[in-house]
Amino acid sequence: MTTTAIRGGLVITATEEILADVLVEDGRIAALAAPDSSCAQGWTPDRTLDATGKYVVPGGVDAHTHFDLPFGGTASSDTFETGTRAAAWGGTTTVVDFAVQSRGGALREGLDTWHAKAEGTCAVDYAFHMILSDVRESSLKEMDLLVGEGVTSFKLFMAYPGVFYSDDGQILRAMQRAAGNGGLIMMHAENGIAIDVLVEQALAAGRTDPRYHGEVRKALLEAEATHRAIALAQVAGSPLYVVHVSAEEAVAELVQARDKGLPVFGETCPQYLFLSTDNLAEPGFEGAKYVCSTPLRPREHQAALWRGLRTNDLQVVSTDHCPFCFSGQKELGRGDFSKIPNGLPGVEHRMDLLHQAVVDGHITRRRWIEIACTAPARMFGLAPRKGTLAPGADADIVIYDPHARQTLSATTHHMNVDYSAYEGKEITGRVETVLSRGETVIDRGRYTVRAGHGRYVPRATCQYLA
Ligand code: DUC
Ligand code: ZN
Ligand code: ZN
Repeated sequence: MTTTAIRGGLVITATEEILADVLVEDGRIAALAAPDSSCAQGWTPDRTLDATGKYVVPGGVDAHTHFDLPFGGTASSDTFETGTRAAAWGGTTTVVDFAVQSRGGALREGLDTWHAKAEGTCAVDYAFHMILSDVRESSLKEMDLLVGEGVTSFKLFMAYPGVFYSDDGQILRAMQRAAGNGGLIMMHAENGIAIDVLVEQALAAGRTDPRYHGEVRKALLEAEATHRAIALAQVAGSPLYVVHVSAEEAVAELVQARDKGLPVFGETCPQYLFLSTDNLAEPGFEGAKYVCSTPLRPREHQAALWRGLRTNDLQVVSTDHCPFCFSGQKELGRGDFSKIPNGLPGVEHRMDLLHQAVVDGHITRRRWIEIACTAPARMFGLAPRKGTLAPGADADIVIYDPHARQTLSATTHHMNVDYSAYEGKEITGRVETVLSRGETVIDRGRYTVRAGHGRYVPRATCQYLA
């Protein structure tokens, strides 16, 4: 395999910013050295990439994607091939997607299905969480087996009755099992039983537009479910990771739990940081583009999310990438917002949007790398291979131009979806070059790797709990 030197860039990790050269050998980072130092001069690479004036950062780790997910009477529009390619364009070099247990089915069956979807098609490395939609004795036993083979986190839903929903007893049992086997419980925290009542009442009153999706899925019902999930985890003695936190009141529940020293973690997503109920209320049926759950909140909630990211009460920003085309998919919900497939595209834009947050002064450069690369890698047992730049780590490296300007648009993005949730948004910063295990995936505007380069990565257990 070729050896590569990346010279002259500002290397940014979660803990350091240093002008350094990086040597890549056999798909791994072999050394970092001060530019022009005797050490760096002794290197004899096959090729040199000039990163002068650029950032050199770890490839992003997106710990929450849904490729090819059957949901809402259709399926999310990115396959593993198109979705991981789009991830690579945006500087993300590892994704953790959610395999799904079907009701009445085994975890093994769901996991095998997801392996078959992904194998031989991915541009970048991938791993799996498991969605538990049917917690019964046999599924609990299977959790142990999955942890043993590198699927070390399990998502449960307090929402979507009849689909993914688990009741409190099932949740408690799964948490007890995770407490014993080292698994991390990921929670979709919304009170779905109460939400379904409000949905029925809204539709009966003729409130059918997309914006009512946001109104019935109340912030208080996210906060209540978050509180209940924390209490159940405390009773079970298990850690808890709350996915896609969107409401200020839910952040407050996490803060309270963490102040008590509980092993409770939180994730938010770019859509909650940059979009709001104003988008859901866009005229005509345009708001359908922004229907996801948890829903977008009024703009005022964003300050609490940014604060949570700064204070480490929220540790991770993932995308919950779950794209549905406007034409033919989102349109299933014309005249009934409850039939709009839930989900937003975003896997391509997370690194850029969070860099924009650096430019806007919400977070520091190091925190950008921490919440987008290092913390998700550690949270989901991918460190030290993924999420940082250090000798021995996989050479998943992004050369990032912090001064380039770009405008996000469906006409230029690479996700397989016919609209952009960020159409027309101007961003400062852009991915220039992406290496995945030392191989060039994106080379200054060209996609250069074959589908199938990406490998499955079995994971260790959560590295925040050791
Ligand atoms: N929320 C979404 O918006 N889409 C997929 C599943 C989920 O929980
Ligand atoms: Zn969810
Ligand atoms: Zn999700």
